[in-house]
Amino acid sequence: MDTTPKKRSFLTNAEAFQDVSRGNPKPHTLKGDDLVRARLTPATWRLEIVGDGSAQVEKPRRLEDQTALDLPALEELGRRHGVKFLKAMQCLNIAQPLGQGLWEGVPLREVLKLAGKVRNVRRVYWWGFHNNDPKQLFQSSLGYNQVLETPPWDLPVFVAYRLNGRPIPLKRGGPVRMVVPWAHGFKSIKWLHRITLTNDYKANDTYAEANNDPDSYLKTMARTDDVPEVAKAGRALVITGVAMVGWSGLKRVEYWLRPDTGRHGELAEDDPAWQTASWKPCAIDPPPDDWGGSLPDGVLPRDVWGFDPQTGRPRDWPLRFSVATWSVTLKDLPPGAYEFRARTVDLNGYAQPEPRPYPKSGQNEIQCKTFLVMR
Ligand SMILES: Nc1nc2c(c(=O)[nH]1)N[C@H]1C(S)=C(S)[C@@H](COP(=O)(O)O)O[C@H]1N2
Ligand SMILES: [Mo]
Repeated sequence: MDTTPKKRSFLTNAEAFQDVSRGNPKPHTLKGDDLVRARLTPATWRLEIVGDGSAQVEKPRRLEDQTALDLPALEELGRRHGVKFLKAMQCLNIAQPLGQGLWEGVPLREVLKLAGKVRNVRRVYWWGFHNNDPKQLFQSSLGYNQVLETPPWDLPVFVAYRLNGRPIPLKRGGPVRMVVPWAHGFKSIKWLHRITLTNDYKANDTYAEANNDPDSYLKTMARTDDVPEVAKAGRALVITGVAMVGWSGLKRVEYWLRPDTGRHGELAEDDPAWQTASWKPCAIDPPPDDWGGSLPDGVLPRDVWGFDPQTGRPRDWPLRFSVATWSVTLKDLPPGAYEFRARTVDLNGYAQPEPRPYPKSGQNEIQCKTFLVMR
């Protein structure tokens, strides 16, 4: 039996992301005229940019007077301001990242300029198509400052229209979706229809309703792939996984292997065994040698955000808000039962699940995998 796992592709096929969508019917199941009425075809898509009365907008972009933004106008903006960037989508309530894409979009701040002068703005709200049923609204928001200002080393918020070198498919929220690079998926609203400027200073996020923290940043954390239940003594066992590179970056991935204690891998948060655990380094895969083969056809590495234009290689590795892959090769394990755990250490030196173990701001518990080594 070959215990060397299959290599994962760097980008996830746009149709193969794990889907997290509400709505009845789910917007991506609409067809034909229903899709046209929902303004979810490239020709019918429109984006409204309005004030809610508490904030004033000089040139609102509205459906009723045909000033709403259409796709050619967004793509035209893209020719001047478009950015291609790598980012993994991750749900606050699902530990496994949903998929990694090469996205392309216009910074939201450039899109907002189309609405002219604004006054009394403290927050930006947005929502996607919701079957015209207020009960199905899925909305999100950010502070106005978070939309306009970005540290130069960071990605801004995007109104995105391409994924993996093609138009964003309906299933992934196309024709146009918001992408908030540093946040969990619930801010990256699919089937984007409306942006509202408001003087309200509070988050209105749908996701806040179920006790989730709407201001949470992506957490750095490791996930371990399935491990074979039985490994053969004398043969190397390769264990692999992914690590989400969150807001605080990723310094290393490490593992702890110990004899199985017979408790099905359960270990209480305050168990003293954590204090004496011996963590050893895992190997983080280096950037692909062949970016040409890892990026979509026609996309040059130097055109991707965070890549050095001279060398065509990423300036930092692993890239923040992306998924890093890691592995460890275990050799010469004596026969027996084992518990395997992997965790990340971020650029501040905090080991997972620190600095923020609270699960309703993003899942980052340490997994345990058990296996047997047999002669
Ligand atoms: N309009 C809309 N946008 C949405 C959602 C939704 O239900 N409706 N779900 C959000 C959540 S909770 C997540 S985690 C991501 C998932 O993105 P994906 O389905 O492309 O993987 O989409 C977000 N955007
Ligand atoms: Mo989510």
